[in-house]
Amino acid sequence: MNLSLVRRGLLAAGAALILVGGLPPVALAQNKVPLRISTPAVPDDWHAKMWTVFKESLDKSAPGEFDVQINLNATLFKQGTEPAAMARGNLELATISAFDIAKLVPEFSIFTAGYIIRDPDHMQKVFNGPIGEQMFKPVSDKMDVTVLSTIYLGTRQVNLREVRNVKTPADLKGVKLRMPGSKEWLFLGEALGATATPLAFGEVYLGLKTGTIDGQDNPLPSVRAAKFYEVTKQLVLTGHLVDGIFLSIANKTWNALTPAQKQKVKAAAVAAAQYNNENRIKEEGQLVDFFKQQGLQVATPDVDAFRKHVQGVYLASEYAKVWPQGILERINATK
Ligand code: KDO
Repeated sequence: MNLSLVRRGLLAAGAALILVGGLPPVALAQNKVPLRISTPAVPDDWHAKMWTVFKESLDKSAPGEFDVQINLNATLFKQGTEPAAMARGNLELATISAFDIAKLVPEFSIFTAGYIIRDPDHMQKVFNGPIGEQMFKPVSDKMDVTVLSTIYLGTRQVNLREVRNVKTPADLKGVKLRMPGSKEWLFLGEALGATATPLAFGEVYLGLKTGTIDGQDNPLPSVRAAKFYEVTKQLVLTGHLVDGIFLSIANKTWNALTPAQKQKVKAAAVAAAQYNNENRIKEEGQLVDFFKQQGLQVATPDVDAFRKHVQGVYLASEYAKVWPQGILERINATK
């Protein structure tokens, strides 16, 4: 095709659009607010799919206003580096873990401690009430991000390459348990009695397959979605952390939105959370059977022994020293 003809055609189309009072398509795309998202989640996991719910919600409530770009599998930013990317203005949205927050907001480490949040319902009540309000304030001040909704990642369980008789933390002695790579995560692994080994989520499957690690901990839906059950033989239902991640937006982006846009973005974040939370809770209730069918041994340890040990380790740690006074009691009293 003759290129100059094509160009002339495009110019004519652009001029026609301007004549009818519209803007050329390129300018329209430029006017959209870019919302870049980065997550380590694998496509088949609920907290990956929820971003499509987020996008669809905004496409419906604010057509043409936002350019939502979903990047899964940590392809845009490495796991745990999202808050820094948001602060630099290179990323607008992410799900941030309590462990990421605790690095900059030390008192938030209370939510990295095992056996504090009781269940998904307790989690929502804690974060959607006065405790959430109090604890998200320094997150905004120090990290320059606003939390829009609380995502239930699931209840973390221990998942081992080889079957072991695990009843108490002492039985995990010497087990190279993979944890995400930060000292707050490694502390949790050690508190469980294991030898915590840092590794990014995307490398866990291979680590389990080749034996560079003996196990990992994650909620059951992630064990399914990331196919860790293919390369492990046992699940030990420690239920050590009712884990939440926080759907957050960079303050620079948030503050530039109109009140109407803020309301729509918030509603999309709440819809995404609801989609994830409902599906994840439902699936958690069904997966033990699935894993058994896959040939995994599913063991129930002495959870009270784990709880007592893990809580003792945290309470005696440096972390507990910066927890706001009375917060543990308030969390426990939240019903
Ligand atoms: C993980 O690396 O084990 C973890 O579960 C940590 C979470 O905070 C979160 O980053 C999650 O991975 C990813 O979203 C992948 O599911």
